[in-house]
Amino acid sequence: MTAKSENKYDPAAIEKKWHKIWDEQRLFAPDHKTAKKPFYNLVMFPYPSGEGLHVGNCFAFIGGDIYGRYQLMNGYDVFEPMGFDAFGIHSENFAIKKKTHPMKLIPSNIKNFRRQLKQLGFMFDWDHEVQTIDPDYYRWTQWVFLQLHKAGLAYRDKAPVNWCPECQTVLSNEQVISGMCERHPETAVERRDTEQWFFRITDYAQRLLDNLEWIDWSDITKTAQRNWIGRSEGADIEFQLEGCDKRICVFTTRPDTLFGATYMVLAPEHPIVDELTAPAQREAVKRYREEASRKKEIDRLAAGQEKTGVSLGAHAINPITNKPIPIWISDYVLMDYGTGAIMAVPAHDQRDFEFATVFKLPIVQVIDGPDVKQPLEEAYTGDGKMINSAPYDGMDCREVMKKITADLEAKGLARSQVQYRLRDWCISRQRYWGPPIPMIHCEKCGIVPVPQEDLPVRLPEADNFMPDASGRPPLARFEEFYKTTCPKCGKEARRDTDVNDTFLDSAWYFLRYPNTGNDKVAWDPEITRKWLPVDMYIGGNEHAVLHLMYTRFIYMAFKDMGLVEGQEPFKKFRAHGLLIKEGNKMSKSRGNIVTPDDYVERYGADTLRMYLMFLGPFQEGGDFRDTGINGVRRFLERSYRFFAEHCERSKDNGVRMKNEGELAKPLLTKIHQTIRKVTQDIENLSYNTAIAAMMELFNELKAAEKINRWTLESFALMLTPFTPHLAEELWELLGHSETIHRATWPEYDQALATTDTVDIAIQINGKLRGTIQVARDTNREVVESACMEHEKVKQHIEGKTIRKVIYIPNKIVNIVAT
Ligand code: ANZ
Ligand code: ZN
Ligand code: ZN
Repeated sequence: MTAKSENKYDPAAIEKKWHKIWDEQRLFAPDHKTAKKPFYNLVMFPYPSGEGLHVGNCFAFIGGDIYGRYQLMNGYDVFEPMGFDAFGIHSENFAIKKKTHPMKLIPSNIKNFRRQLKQLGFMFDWDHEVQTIDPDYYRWTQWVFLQLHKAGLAYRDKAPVNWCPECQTVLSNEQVISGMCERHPETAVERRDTEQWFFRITDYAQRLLDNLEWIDWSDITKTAQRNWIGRSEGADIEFQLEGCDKRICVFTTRPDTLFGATYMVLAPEHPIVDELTAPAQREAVKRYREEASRKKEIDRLAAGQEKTGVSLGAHAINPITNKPIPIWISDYVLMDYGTGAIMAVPAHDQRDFEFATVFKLPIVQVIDGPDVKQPLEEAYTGDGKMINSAPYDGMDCREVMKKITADLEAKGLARSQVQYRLRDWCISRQRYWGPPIPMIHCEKCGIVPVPQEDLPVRLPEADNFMPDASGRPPLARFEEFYKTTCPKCGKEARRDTDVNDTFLDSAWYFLRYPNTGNDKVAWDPEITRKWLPVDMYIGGNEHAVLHLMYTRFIYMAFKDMGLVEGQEPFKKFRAHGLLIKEGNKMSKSRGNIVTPDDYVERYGADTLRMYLMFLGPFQEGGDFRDTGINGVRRFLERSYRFFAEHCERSKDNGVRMKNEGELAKPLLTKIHQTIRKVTQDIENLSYNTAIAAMMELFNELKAAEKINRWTLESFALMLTPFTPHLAEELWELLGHSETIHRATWPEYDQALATTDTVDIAIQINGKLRGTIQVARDTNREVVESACMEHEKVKQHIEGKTIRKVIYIPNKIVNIVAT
């Protein structure tokens, strides 16, 4: 080969070459049993959509891969697995659209994804790939269901659930975003009363909340979880009914406002409504309840809605004033929160204020604040002193909250209460493409779990798998599937015909990765102890209250069953930002989804990898524009050429540096500074600034008169996580025969990374008047006298007396002169 052709950067050839070597050397396949320093580096696995991998996926995976490679070079045995979340409505809908059976279509999507991923050179351990649609995987998903059932955490209930008319299935609360279906933002969910399987995630509400105090997660994710769990502290207060010995319990966060409770409101669905309705009101109440049942939750809760309601013609006794107050029903009170009944305090709750205004109900102010207008124009929701509440008048309302609760508690009329917004996880789906729920319904024995040795309950290869509006699941059409015998009594019985929510498939996949291939157990305790919890998890924040909440719950449940160790599944979680395209969200409907293939072909994987990371801060996202990618490609080309030109291979096959010699002091400083910056930036996932620092360093290398081997080696090492193929090639040019991935991350010297000169700001009476450059740690007298010599300073102190000189070493001199 001639020197000329060697100097040309040819990513296609380079990348192919290194993929082969990495594979042969099994470089990224740690031994799960013997690894000494395990590091579990995880990125959220994708669902293999028909469009293929897009750059948004790549963005997330590259960010994870850089982190993993960095840990590898720091001596860890890094396990970075990849898999496919291939069950679920999304995949099924795609198959319906393509008029192809998902069992045929989805595996070919996976194949395409795997090919695309391999092109990009990720350090995924492909020996441990997981596919949720593989019977060897979903038999364990079904096993997970059985474990939860055994622990009393899975139950069947007939409750109003969310039904998406587009998806034609029920959804969990987490899949409903402000009343709309998560995958159909234009479709409001409906309420349906059907029997479904639920997981008791609410049993874990407090633990899910408490651990957020200490887990090392992105703040936005923690906040989203806190809000979703929605803890409210308050009291349950009992109201005696007038004319009978029954009571109604309300939940309130403001027991201090009890003197202002002038009426009561029940949810229209409240079970006591019929009993309380006066004959004259029956017709109106019946009509109102029917209307309410047709309304969507979103409309019921929307702010600014004209308040509606009907009086029942009955009364309850306010337990503190002992006065009767009227009982109403209204749809702004929901049945599935608190007790489904409220004490209405129109002076201090805005919804109650609006309602009382419409129906001319009394408004009694009981808390006075600094600038409350009289008469009230809206509810006063702030704190203040008690009024109209003897014997509590004049006291601070915060104090009274506790006091009223305690006083009523002594009479058996109240107790402190904590409420959560979180609801149990609805797990069944009336769709086809998922693992069948492993339960059998027997007329005699009731619900009987499928014995573990009979797993998996296979999904039948049925042609007519379309969902329908009836709510009857597709599997209910196949007698060969559902007809079975009861494991308990042996009589004819019926299988459950629902499949589980896809989020159950992904709620435990990270436990399977290190254990793939094990057909005896879902996971081996020893391997699991070694590799879990996951050290670093990177993924999208859109999963904050879906996947990330479910996995935490499932893991805690496993922990309580003695199946895993540790409190939490993911030691560290970081949410990546979103990639947009020329200012717009990438979406199918816009037709602006970018796939990596063309870019890999045109520029090479390394250029795409680095470009994506250079677009913006990893945790904030960036805008994909074709124009920017050329700059990165040129940087890589020039780096390659520089190495090819500077590393001269001699006859004896040794490598000699051109211009080798002692580095100039500023360059030496620059290199140490760059290593420090790139190291810290990678640890903080601040990849864009790390890249900028390397580009800056490269410019100085090019301008340098003398360079040495260590300098070039450090540069190549720093490039490795970002552009691993190119880095290998540079390493080879430097004469190494071992892969660069086995080399150690470069170290910087803190002292050498510090510059010798500092800029000192000179202020006069607090105003900046100039700067001077001096050697670091120059003593005070020298700095001061240098300042006094400064032209601007001379001008400004002319004719004044210097009162004081304040000196902050290496930073500021402030002269006070009058
Ligand atoms: C009296 C009161 C006075 C209230 C006041 C608030 C302010 P969070 O914070 O969301 O937990 N509430 C209770 N159950 C309800 C239900 N099922 N549907 C609709 N509203 C309900 O809200 C708790 C407050 O929301 C409770 O405190 C109750 O109104 C209302 F100055 O009671 B409050
Ligand atoms: Zn939907
Ligand atoms: Zn039976």
